[in-house]
Amino acid sequence: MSLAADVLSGNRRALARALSVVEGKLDGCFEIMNTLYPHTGNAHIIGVTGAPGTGKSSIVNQLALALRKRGKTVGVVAVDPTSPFTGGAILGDRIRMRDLSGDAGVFIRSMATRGSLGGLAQATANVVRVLDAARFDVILIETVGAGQSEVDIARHALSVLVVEAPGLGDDVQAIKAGILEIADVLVVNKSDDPRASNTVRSLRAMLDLGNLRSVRQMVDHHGRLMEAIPAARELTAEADGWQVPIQQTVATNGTGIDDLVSLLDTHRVYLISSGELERRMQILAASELDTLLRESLIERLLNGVDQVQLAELVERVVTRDLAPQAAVDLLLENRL
Ligand SMILES: Nc1nc2c(ncn2[C@@H]2O[C@H](COP(=O)(O)OP(=O)(O)OP(=O)(O)O)[C@@H](O)[C@H]2O)c(=O)[nH]1
Ligand SMILES: [Mg+2]
Repeated sequence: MSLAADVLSGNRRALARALSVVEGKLDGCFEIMNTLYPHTGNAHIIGVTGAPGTGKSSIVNQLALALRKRGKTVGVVAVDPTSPFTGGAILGDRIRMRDLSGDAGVFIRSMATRGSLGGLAQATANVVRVLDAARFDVILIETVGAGQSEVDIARHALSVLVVEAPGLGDDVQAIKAGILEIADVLVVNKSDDPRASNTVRSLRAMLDLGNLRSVRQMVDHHGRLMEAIPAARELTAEADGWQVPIQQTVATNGTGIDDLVSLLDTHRVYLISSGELERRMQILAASELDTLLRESLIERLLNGVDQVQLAELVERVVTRDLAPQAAVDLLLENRL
């Protein structure tokens, strides 16, 4: 049997191996993805993002426990922080995850952050798909909200939790990172801290100003391919019926976690009944095709070009002998 077939039959060792192949884009990656892809699309994929130290791992841990109590199987994908300043968190994450170890209904995977960040987003998407095909009911993806790459990763989730916490030097840290706008649910964790009510107030003020709701649509950019799916744009106005809720939690003792699970259920139902799920799927598919098409075209083109000639071309642009667009035209016309 193939590795993919073993994954589909629930073999955990095969799952771990398939994940390594897919994450590292090793030989066999395409075959695995092609076989598994038709079996994906069933899991509730939840992104958990926010500034460093807000309590994302603690929340993921609590969510996983709460979901297990409800009989759901849970996959966890931890995208390690890229910043060296938060590198020490990894060990801590492992320790907190220990509540879950030994439970066959939970599978935890840490992504290694290597290579380009765009590559990380794609690798994470594929790792999530393998877990989806392995029939985990819920997949939790933890990313540190630190910029566009994290936003890209979070975009592959159906529901995005943005975690805030009081007392990290700023009322609302996620504003700076530009991740608030992708929130479906805002979580104010560390609500055992008296300053939490200030954080809630700031967030509510922003919600009331209408700054957050539906901005998600604008994040969904990408040109030509998106134009080919008019339905995706038509749905936008009607699907704008979700009010981003604010949920307070204390992840260290589980306060607010049951309510958070309920909110996530409600959001999933909303996504399906409003047509927003289909819209997001269309946008994701178009945007992924767009990305992969660009990569493939560039790779195909550059494969046929000699490295030395390419270096010379770059040099001609540097020395103002050739305008950048003219250099590109030369490449495209294969006249190097
Ligand atoms: N007082 C309090 N502390 C908390 C709460 N949730 C998490 N913490 C603590 O905050 C620290 C950071 O928690 P993590 O769950 O590692 O936060 P994180 O967002 O995953 O951190 P990074 O992955 O490093 O970005 C830990 O010491 C936790 O024990 C909470 O609700 N209240
Ligand atoms: Mg963490």
